[in-house]
Amino acid sequence: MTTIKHKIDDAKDLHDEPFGDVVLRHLIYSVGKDKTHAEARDWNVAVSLAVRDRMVEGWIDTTRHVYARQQKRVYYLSMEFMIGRMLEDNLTNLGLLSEAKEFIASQGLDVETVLHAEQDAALGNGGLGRLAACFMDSMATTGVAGMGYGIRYQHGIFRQTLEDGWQMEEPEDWLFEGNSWEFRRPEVVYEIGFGGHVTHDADGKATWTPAESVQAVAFDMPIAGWEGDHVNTLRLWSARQSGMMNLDTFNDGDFMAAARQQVLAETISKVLYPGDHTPQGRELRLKQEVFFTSASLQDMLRRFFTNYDNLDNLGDHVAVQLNDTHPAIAVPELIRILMDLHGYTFERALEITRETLHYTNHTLLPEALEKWPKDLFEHILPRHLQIINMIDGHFYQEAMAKGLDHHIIAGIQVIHPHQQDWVRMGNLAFIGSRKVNGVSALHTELMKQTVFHDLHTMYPDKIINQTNGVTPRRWLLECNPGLAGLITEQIGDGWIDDLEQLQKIAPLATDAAFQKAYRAVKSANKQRLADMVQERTGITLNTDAIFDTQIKRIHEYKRQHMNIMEAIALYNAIKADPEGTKRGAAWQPRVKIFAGKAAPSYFFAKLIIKLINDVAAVVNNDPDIGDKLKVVFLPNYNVSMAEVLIPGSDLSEQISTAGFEASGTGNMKFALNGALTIGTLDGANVEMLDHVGEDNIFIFGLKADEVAERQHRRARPSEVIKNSPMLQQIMSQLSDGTFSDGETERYRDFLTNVGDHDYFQVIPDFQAYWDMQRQLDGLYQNAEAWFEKAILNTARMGWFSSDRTIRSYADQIWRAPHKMSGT
Ligand code: NBX
Repeated sequence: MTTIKHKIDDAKDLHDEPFGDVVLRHLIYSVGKDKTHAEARDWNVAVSLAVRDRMVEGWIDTTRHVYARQQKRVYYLSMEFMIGRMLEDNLTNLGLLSEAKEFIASQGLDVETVLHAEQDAALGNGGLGRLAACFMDSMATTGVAGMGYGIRYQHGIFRQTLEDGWQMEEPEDWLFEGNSWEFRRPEVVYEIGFGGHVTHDADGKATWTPAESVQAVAFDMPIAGWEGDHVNTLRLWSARQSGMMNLDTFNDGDFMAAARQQVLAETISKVLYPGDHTPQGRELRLKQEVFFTSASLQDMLRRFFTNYDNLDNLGDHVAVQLNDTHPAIAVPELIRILMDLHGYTFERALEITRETLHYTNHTLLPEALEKWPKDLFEHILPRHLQIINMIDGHFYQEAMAKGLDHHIIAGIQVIHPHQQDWVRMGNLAFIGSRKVNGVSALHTELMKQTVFHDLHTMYPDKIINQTNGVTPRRWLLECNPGLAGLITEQIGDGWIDDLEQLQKIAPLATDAAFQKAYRAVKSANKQRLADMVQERTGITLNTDAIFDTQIKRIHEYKRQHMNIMEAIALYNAIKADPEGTKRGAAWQPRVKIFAGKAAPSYFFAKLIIKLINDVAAVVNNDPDIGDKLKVVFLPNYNVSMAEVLIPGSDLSEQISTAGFEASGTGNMKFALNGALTIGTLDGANVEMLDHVGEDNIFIFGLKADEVAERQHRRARPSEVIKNSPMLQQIMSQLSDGTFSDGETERYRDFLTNVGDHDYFQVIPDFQAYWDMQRQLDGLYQNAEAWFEKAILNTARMGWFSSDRTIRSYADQIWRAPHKMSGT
């Protein structure tokens, strides 16, 4: 039986009780069912509660230790946490997985069905939210006293369905069946104010009287690190009406009026805003940001005051990380608390804030840099706006002292002094933080050169890089048990929390027996993926084909449309030469797999989804093509689906326009699981190239500076198209209805976008992309050469563990203690 290192006295008994008995006890007394009537979901809950019991011990113990040692605390503020399912993760980290599986099987149940009878917690849009989840795992594993703060959305990211190939959105309802992992903390409640007015007394002390307020109620989830001894907390806030419903109104029969306040208040944590890189959804979104940021700051300061009696040295004991600008309101909110509630001067309050807050930027796309109309801001946050004006005044003096020109200063103040239109959250976050980081080396460089150029000149030491990483627990150990087992057989299990140990398998890359075993694992994972595709789409896949996968949010800069255009070109080429006699080689079969959601208001992204489905309908039903090419779009991409797609893929598509993908993290997950990467020199691909070596990654296309140069001079794609029969054929098929049942209008916007402007440089990169794909076709036919590279990818990806990333944040940003690797 597994033990947990730190036991707490009051819970001793639990260890003596076999795990299966605890599950059965929960099935009866917590779920209220007996064995004969229990369904998969009931068993899932019972097992979850049994694991949760064990986690609670480490949790209470960790909390005690952190208090006792007065360990520096790290708070990760994020609008999004894309944590997925938690049961397998927690069983794994607590070392209970095999015991639980055996027990489930012993009850005559299907293990997978029970473990998977849990809805994904999909409280995020994409990479930013998933990164936050990996960081939670790694903070616990590396012993950082970390706490995540976010919103307990009642509805996470929408459920994507397809209607005639078009994306439809349906509300998601993850809490309907309950959440076994959370603890409601009704005693942890804060008031969050909006609107109202500000008065100043004779000494200048401000008092803000909000016009309305809502309550934030805490829900906690324990987050266990590897081996379960360090357990941190993810605290999510749920909105609730302040004060009780007006019973008089209700008794008078005006039920609607009585319910109105409640509905308005609860709306704040109702839905995750589904915009990815598209600035919309005004007032509610701003309120959501204020809501969770203010509650989190109030909560961390309350905790701080249990150990200290003033806030002078806050930054020595507390580090706050702002996950993008969504919590940037923390800057004026912390200053407000320090000034208005604790009597600090503005200057001192700003200093303390700048010792405590840090900001991570995740995108350079100008339309994704958050800004709020000043009027809206003033309406909702009158006191914060005053403070922002003070920050701007102070900043102006600082900038003048450093010799900056006042036009330049105007461009980087939070509010442009002459235009007075927008509150620019990136500038606010930058000015109010001690450190600002990018998420890959290239991205950080571009931050310095572009969006934050002038701020960087002023504070040359503020921007630093922290290349993203992924947790090896979820993204190798759990999602790929076959490969994990094979690695452990060879080098032991030290790699699980010290991923650089994977280097030790590099010498086996050419070892025949190891290659054979590695290939067998890949084949089994491909079969599992093929089964999922069969079940969800009815399409039968040939597992000898290259499984070529692109899974991520749908966006022009990510260029799923370049990928599907390549599929069209391949289709045309096979049609023209079905047996490959003219080209002198048979076609390498290929399966193109796509999955991802488009922002509901992003028409072009939805059109790309439609095109993928239209091409699939033609290609998959063409008898001349057969197994040589299949195109698959899997609806409703989420974390659980990624856990099947990543281990089962041969090829990973990381083909963004160079300079646009801040980092990527899917790229890391694929390579770790032995898929080869076809990609551009963008984001973390650049660093992956350094680690795996140029023979083991397939880089093509324009570089970031070449892209910028072409965009700057508005280079048109027409010349390139004129010289490419392949592109001409694709473009004319898109306008003659080949893929749209003869409808010639459907892809008109597409043709204008790509054929006339091509801001994202699909056309100039196309030939290089095609050539690289054909090179990969050839390579795949030499299995030994292919798998040598695949194994070397796995062996050399150790640096991309999020444990490394977190230790680096802890050392270079948070100045917070952590365990060294492998200890
Ligand atoms: O953050 C992503 C980047 O695009 C990836 O390159 C990077 O790997 C990842 C983690 O650093 N950004 C991202 O996911 N952004 C959002 O999801 C987002 C959500 C809401 C919003 C703006 C951006 N208003």
